[in-house]
Amino acid sequence: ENNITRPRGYKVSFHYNSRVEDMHFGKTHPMKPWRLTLTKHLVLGFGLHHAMDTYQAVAAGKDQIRAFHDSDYVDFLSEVAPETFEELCKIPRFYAHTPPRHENDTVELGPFNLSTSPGADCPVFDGMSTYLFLYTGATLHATQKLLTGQSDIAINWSGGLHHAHKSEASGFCYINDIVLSILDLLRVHARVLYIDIDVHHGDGVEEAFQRQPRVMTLSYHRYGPYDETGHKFFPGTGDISDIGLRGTVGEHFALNVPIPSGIDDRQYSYLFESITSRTIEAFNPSCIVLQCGADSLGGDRLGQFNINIKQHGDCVSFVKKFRLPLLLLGGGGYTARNVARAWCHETALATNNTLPDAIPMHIVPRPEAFSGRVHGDGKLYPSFQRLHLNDCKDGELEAMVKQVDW
Ligand code: TV7
Ligand code: CA
Ligand code: ZN
Repeated sequence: ENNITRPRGYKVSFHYNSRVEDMHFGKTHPMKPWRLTLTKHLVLGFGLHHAMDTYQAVAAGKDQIRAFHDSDYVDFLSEVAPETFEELCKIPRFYAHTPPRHENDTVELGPFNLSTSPGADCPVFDGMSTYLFLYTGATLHATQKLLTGQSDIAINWSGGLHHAHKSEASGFCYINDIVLSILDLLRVHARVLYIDIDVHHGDGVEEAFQRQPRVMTLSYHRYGPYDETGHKFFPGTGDISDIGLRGTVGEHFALNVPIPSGIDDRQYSYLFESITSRTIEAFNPSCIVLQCGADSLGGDRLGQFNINIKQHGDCVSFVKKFRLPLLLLGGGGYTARNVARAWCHETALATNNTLPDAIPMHIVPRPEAFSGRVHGDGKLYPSFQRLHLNDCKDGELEAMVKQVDW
């Protein structure tokens, strides 16, 4: 099978449960389970599972999630479903967490920033609890493998949900699996470095550790002044002056790299390599968590960067070269076929394999073949035949974004 081999001298583990694909945020919501299905099929189709220990994830327990999240919030998440939402909202200890209404709100928000309105960032949907506890379980098990030394690199592409707060969902994120993982890592490791290449600012992780000098957070993200519509790019934080909570021991242990739209491979590579290497040198971490959000790729439905899969993967290779225990997590990524290409390529990089550019036709998944339900737009992408590590042309972002079909 494509000469896939296990890496020499170190071990990689892959943590996943296909049931996360049963989630549906809503018809027009950008977060699609289909990207995880495609990723799984590329990884299996290329035979990369032969290069790693693969584990079927088990749901995290409520107590594990309480290590960071508010107890009432955890109870709400474990009990909520579209049918139970309204009743749960009336319970005083949950109702107390309902944000005040603003006049120009387009969606009605319930407790913990959750909502059943169709336009909500964090909707309540069928199978939501199962999805949340599974992606968290996968991240926590991956973390255990690193802690016991049974893995040197552990991967969970369904995790990396960096916006969730202690008692509030935000930006498609409900449970902050990254914070929970880092809290576990801190039991053994003196210093943990968190790096975030998702196009959005990793605000939830930064906030959780803003007073913690043993965790350094470093986020690369789109950031800038108000756009034509009078909005800031979500979540609107992560200015260069944002360096951790001033006046506490956490000051200087957060770093932010705000970037304008259209950044290309050469520019990104320069920023990423110089800043990341200098940070590792100065902070001297004993392990690294890398959130690999794929919405920083050119042509992403929500992103505004212009980097290729090749460059996105080079960030993973660069971090891997430091030979520290490494947790690789997913995150954003809204042009499904490119997300799958990137994360499959990065699985290959983690295991020291090089994939052929051509995707063998027999492994291109057919949407109608899964669980009797049509995922994605139901079309077979003619362009989904090659890995195309370099198809996003430099310096052409303004023209390409949301137009080019790779
Ligand atoms: C990690 N952008 C998460 C990134 C989270 C981004 C946002 C949407 C969006 C939501 C939808 C939808 C959308 C086409 C895009 C200020 C608002 C504006 C809701 C419409 N289509 C990650 C979150 C960001 C929901 N939110 O980092 C349902 O875009 O900008 C905002 C906030 C208020 C809420 N409205 C958007 O990648 C995983 N949301 C269609 C249907
Ligand atoms: Ca980021
Ligand atoms: Zn994102």
